[in-house]
Amino acid sequence: MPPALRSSRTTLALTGALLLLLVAAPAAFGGIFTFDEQGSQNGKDISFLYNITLIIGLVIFLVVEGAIIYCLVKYRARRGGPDAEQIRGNTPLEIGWTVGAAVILVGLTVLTFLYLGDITDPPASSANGYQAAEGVQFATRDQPKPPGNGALEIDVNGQQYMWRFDYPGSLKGEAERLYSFYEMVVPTNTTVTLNITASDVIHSWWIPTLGGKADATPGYTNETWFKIEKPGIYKGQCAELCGENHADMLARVRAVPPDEFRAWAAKQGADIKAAQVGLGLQRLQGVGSE
Ligand SMILES: [Cu+2]
Repeated sequence: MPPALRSSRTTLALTGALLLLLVAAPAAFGGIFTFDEQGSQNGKDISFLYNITLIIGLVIFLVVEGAIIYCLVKYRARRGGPDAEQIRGNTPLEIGWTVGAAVILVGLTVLTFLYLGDITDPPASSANGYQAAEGVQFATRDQPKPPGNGALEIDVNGQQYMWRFDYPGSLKGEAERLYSFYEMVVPTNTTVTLNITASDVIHSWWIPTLGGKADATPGYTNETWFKIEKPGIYKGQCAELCGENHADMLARVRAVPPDEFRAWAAKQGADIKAAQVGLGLQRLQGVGSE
């Protein structure tokens, strides 16, 4: 092949690869610089704090880099030009940017503390949410109990390589025993508190549009919460390298209206019961035939 043709083919291939990358990029990046749209108030608060810090950082970056580039160009050495002036320090400027940085830091700290309570403390469920059974026991350590009844408590257990969700005793008679794998079904407008742990190695619970990450550590329970208004599917992924199939450890939260949740819980509970009864019968038959 003549070299000219070969190089034009290479150019074509590279251009094609670049275009493909550009097409695929948005899906991989989500919100490139900011968070994806958040589905729970704690996520919205975290996203707000992040954006404020991002904007301040961006302004400072542009001012500093702009000043550097401006000075590099304007005061560059010219042949036959004057010798550069030798300057050692500038006290007012140095005090200025030290105090300025401290003011920004204190401002960000105060703002963060103002929002911290709303991020860590679960709110009450809305009146149109699912009303869970009263007298639910919360294994609280740092996280206060949500005000009023009606919050739904779910135990999240990470294991290589899936998530198990148990709904311990907070259901109102829909099911005796309820659990699911991979997909957590929750009612909308309802505060859902999560007790997160793991049974083998360290995992990390993370649904990016439902607030921050929470480590899932064997022998320790981490708590977080969310409250979803919009029905829909919120996808996530284990965020702690936990073994060779870590990438397959997906999770999703499906938020449905409370009525639909009740129906799901009843069906899932009945399926679990039927499976247990079936298993019991199999065992009995096994014993009989021995
Ligand atoms: Cu994992």
